[in-house]
Amino acid sequence: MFDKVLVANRGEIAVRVMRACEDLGVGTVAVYSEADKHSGHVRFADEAYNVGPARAADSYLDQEAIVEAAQKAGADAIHPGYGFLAENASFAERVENTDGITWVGPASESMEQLGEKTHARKTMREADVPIVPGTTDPVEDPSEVEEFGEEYGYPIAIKAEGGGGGRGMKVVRGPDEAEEKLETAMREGEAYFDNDNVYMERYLQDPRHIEVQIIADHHGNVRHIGERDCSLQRRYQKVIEEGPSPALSDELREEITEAARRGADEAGYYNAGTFEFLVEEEDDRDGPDELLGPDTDFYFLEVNTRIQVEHCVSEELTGIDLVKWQLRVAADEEITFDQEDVELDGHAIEYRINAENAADDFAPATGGELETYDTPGGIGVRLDDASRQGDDLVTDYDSMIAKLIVHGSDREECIARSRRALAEYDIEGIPTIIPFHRLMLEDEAFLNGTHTTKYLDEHIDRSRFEEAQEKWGTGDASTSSDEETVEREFTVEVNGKRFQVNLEESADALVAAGAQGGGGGGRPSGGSGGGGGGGGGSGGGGQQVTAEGETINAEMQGTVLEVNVAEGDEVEAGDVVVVLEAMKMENDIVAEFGGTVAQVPVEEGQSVDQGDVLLVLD
Ligand code: MV4
Repeated sequence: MFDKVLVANRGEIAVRVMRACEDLGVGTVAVYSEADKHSGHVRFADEAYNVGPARAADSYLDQEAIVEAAQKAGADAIHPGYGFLAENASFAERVENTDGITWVGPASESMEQLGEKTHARKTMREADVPIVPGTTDPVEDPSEVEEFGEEYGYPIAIKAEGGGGGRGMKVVRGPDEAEEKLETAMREGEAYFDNDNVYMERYLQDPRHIEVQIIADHHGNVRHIGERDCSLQRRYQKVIEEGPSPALSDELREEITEAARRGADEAGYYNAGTFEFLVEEEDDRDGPDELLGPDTDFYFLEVNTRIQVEHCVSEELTGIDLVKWQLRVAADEEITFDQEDVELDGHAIEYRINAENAADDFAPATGGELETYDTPGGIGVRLDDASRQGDDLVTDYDSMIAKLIVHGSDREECIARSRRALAEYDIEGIPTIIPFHRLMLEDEAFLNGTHTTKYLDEHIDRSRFEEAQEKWGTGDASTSSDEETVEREFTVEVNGKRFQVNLEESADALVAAGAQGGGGGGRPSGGSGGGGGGGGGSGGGGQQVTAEGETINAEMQGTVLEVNVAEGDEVEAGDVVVVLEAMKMENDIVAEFGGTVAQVPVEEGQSVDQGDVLLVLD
């Protein structure tokens, strides 16, 4: 095994990889850009190196700077995570050719061959993996497109040989579009991928997107780790992934996963990878009681030669630590489990927590701070993230800040648990798509598992995103307008029952109110005044509060029955400090925080008004 691994990435995936290193007793090295000086992955690593300015091209994509950092640190392997350099065959080759440093990933040669989509199609055909009907040789003349249309019908997809992941695809709806679409596809291929070769496929109208996780070692062992259903996408961006697919029968699942395994074998592939398939959905399928049978058409699409964002779904289903295995097989270790040992247990769903406002066409946040960051927990809940409360949002890269992965014994339990976990997840200061996720867990198509890749872009009623945002969105700095409103939360106890009260005031009004009050200063920012009852307010009729500190205030008008503390006493959170008779009930006033009693401005028998200070704690 390696001594020290450099992770050429940032954010949650960098932390994920470092966690696997820690589990293996391997040292960790982070790289970071100027924008990420204070980011979570830097804090997590044993050591960290600045590799350049915020712009990715000048830092996370700077191949030389990253290899240099690895050499400086004495790292003996580089793990690329996903994105950035992860699928860059020339970077992989550069690492392979650097003495003393191992590339944690597939062979650069595999990456190059599978990155060329026509080559990948040929390899899969040889392995008896179904490919979408179409060409494997480059198309150059519009007449070829028209001939294909006559034979197979329209629409036709024209794809760039170097494309993938939603880029470089044009759909031809009829012969009159052939020339124009072919030209655009070639031009874009040249511009984006330096390669103007394009090929054709029959275009499937409304398919499901199923992918198979593969892990393979250097000794010829290839295992599939089950499939994931990634049909819930928005503009080619996955938002929710799950496994097993709610649409596949066991027979069809077996066919697709075995096809992927054959394909990986044929390609001589090693390390982690994902085989993507399109699966023809039936128009009139109602839901989970009616699954896609073994005769359903499915077609190989492409191979992702990296660990993917959604790998955690497969990990939760099988208990297999994929990143750990990436490191092990890169260190030449042999896979120790058989295919038969890979069992899918229950159901897992991953929710991408993006700092975006779904109600505003999923606009990414432009800044902000994680003022509150309170994560869910409990059985079946996994959270992969890197940020902590108080961190500033870094907006120079993608908007995903975390992933919530929920596991249950079946889809139903997983969904119920997901509702609970998403409700527990409290993020303030930036917008996130948590409200969108909560909406999906009430959405009929998603609950039935009949949604396809076009559902979010073409079928769903967008106004529901706004409703969800209103219902479940939390206050966030970057999208609320510049009106100076301040929201404050108060905890109020009435007859022993707690109520959470949100007050929204204009900042001007708050300053005024604060100025009248007793000890607790008038700054409008939350949390400045007395903690317990929420201080900014009155301080009350002629009370002499002289001591400085956090105050505990009367939550309602009443009579003081008992005072349990005196000046100088130590109080702990949870202690009953005063008993107040109000509304014909005895109410225990409980300290919400600990401290030393600085002043007790009330005595037994005294009547108090709401807001009066009962206690000052230092
Ligand atoms: C297709 C297709 C339908 N027919 N190819 C989009 C991303 C790129 N990697 C391949 N993509 C597609 N290729 C044929 N012949 C539909 C898509 C597609 C899609 C694929 C996977 C996941 C989401 C998608 C959303 C729209 C279109």
